[in-house]
Amino acid sequence: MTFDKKKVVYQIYPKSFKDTTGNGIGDLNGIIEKLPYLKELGVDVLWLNPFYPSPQRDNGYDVADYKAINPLFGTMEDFDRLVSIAKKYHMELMLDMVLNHCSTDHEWFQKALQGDKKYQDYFILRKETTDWQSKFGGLAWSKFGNTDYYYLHLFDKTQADLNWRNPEVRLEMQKVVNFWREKGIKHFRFDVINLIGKDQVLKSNPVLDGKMEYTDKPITHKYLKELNLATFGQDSDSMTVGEMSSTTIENCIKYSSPNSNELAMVFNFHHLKVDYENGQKWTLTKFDFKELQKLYHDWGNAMSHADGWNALFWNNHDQPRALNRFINIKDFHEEGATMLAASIHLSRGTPYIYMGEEIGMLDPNFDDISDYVDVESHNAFENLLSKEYNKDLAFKIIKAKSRDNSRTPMQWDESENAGFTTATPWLKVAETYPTINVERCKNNKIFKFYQQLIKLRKDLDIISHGSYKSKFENSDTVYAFEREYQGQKLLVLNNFFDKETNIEIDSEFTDGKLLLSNYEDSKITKQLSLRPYESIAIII
Ligand code: TEU
Repeated sequence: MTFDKKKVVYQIYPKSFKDTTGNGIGDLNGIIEKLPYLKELGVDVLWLNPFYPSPQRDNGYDVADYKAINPLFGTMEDFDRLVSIAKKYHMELMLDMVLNHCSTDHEWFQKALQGDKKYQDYFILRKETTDWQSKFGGLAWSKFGNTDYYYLHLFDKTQADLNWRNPEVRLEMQKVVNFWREKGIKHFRFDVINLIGKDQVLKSNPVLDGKMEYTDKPITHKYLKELNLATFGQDSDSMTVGEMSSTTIENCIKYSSPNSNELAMVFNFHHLKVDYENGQKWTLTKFDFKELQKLYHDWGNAMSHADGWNALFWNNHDQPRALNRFINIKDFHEEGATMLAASIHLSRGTPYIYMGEEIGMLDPNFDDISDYVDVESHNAFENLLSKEYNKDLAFKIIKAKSRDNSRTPMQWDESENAGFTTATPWLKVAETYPTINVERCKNNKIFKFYQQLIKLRKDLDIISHGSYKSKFENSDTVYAFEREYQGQKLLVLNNFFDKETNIEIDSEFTDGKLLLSNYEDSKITKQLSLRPYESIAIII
């Protein structure tokens, strides 16, 4: 696999990007309309979250038909036009493949319910269940119609896990990927793909809600090699990314190293759990810098050493905005946003930008639980109340942690609803839109810094291809790493705090060239003083 390591991916949540029909929901034509903007930013690949027919119980991750377009988002003609216009701008699409589970509205599940044995073997049906918990709360098993059986759903009860042990299911999945390949799509993001390999005999396990019993099972690697061979592996420059839930470095090396013939790269989420108390999402606590630094170093060093490849990201549609989690935005919005960007865009791996990140978008300040749409947020709220949290505290937690934080409509301008729609948006617009919007921010520091980072990756092989080595592991404030490529070295220093900090750099870098900084007058000296959220990159 020889995907292009100079490419940068931009993630679009279609439902919230741009509405052109006036139904309050973003659509494919809205993406077409904004292609010139994305071109200006300089991104190469556009990952679109699912736009397939779906009851939208989990915003499209409950797919009812893998080979069609949900009329909410447009038509197949719109899709084809999007592909061809994007091509004119030298941009390509990355489609989201949700192959671990499908909607219970899918005809496979409906036929299974009607007693069709062939389709019953498409799902994981058992008379005796396990104690596994659904990731959205409650037991991961629900009654299968009026039978004695239960079906497995690791997510919502309307998202039934597919039985990958059945070769026919694997063939169906190949057909899905090839359907989109025939439409010219080469890049794919695979949803929770490290959960597809379930054992024949499923065992209860109270530890971590049962996760160990179905995560990263060895057979998953076999399924991925098979999928690769039958589908995207035939396109030499295909870019594939697997979303890996609660994974390990060892498995991610296997998933992503070129010799494995599995995937091009992996998403892991360990660095986005450093503000979880005891590993629990629905808690409130400050982020642990030392843990973040250690995770980045462990992953960076190991993946570099073993030729694995990471997808680098701070934000996505499942996460509150990183600015709200890691940065003192009241005083240092721009400095913090640019530091976060530099800390991953100059690192080893493929950077992903989540829509709005390039203008410094923030979480909304909603004041009622009814403002939230996400099924996970509502379940979590009920769950917290049932554990006798008072309503204010439960709401405070939802407000900090809800996935809707990043799903609010893209802020285009200061007109009503941020120029996203002329109707009532499906999810409220964040109240910051009069100041944080594309029209206003396109010439600002954050946007320009992203442009610069994207361009640097194109211009310098050390950024796209260099090795990664951890630096200053003992620092309590600075996350630093060194890249190396064909005799060149790049040192990247990032102050993760809103206070000045000092660091003494190695002599070899003191005569180096300042490649990039997020402050205007940064200077290189042996004793370096980094200002709040200052990022600097020195090349020798
Ligand atoms: O996410 C997988 C996943 O593990 C997250 O949903 C995670 O459990 C959650 O954010 C923790 O709070 C993928 C998609 O990205 C997500 O949008 C889907 O809901 C999920 O799979 C099911 O398809």
